[in-house]
Amino acid sequence: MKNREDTMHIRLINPNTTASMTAKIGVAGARVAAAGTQVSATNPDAGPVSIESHFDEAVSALGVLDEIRRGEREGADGGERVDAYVIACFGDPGLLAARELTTAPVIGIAEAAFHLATLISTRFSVVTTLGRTCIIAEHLLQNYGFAHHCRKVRAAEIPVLDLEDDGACALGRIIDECRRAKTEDGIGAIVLGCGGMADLTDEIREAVGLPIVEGVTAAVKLAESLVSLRLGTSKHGDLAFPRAKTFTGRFDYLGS
Ligand code: 2AL
Repeated sequence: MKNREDTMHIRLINPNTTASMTAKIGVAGARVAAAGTQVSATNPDAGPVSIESHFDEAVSALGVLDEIRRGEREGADGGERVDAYVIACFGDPGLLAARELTTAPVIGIAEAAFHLATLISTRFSVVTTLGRTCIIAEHLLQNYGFAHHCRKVRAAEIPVLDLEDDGACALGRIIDECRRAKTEDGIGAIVLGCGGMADLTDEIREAVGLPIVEGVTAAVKLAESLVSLRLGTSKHGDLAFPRAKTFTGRFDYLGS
């Protein structure tokens, strides 16, 4: 058996179908990974090109589950086994369902960033993309029990795909919003609220002068910790593999 302390494989799943964002997420994850950690990045074949509504998120969750199933199949077919998965969209779409499909750890970038932010500050704010997505982060903060650590969820009013467009001035608008958070919110740290911001962390930190917690990189380091501690998703209780059953119609491929 492979010695997991020396070598491991973390699969980053970008839940949207924009390949340039997937590549960027892969580079950001690989940059912080330990020597001996292999990082691969994938996205579903089908689904929204960006996730910025409840509808986008619901559709993208199915793609995430397909990607987990694909990762598990690769390992079972003699390919490179996946030791941990990261769901690299700030709504953590499909997180609990994904955990049911594997014994490997599955970490969402929002939950990873919230956890790390509480370790380095007593209060943080989130800076995300469009205002309409703030409620998604607020629901996660409540569900995960982090609401009282977060002062405010702010939006830079940037459509997600503007993060892929050098001409869209996204970085400047995110920095402006982070500076407002620093002066107005009474916080010690900022959490970046989109996987597409993974390459901007250093510039934002320099410009704002606060610790900036970015979810993709936070999740990679948490995944490494869990794998090296041999902690995988519990199969006792609700995260056990789903009961075998028939799925009808276009979901028949999910049945057994
Ligand atoms: C995201 C994200 O992380 N990726 C995506 O497509 N949408 N979340 C967000 N709040 O914009």
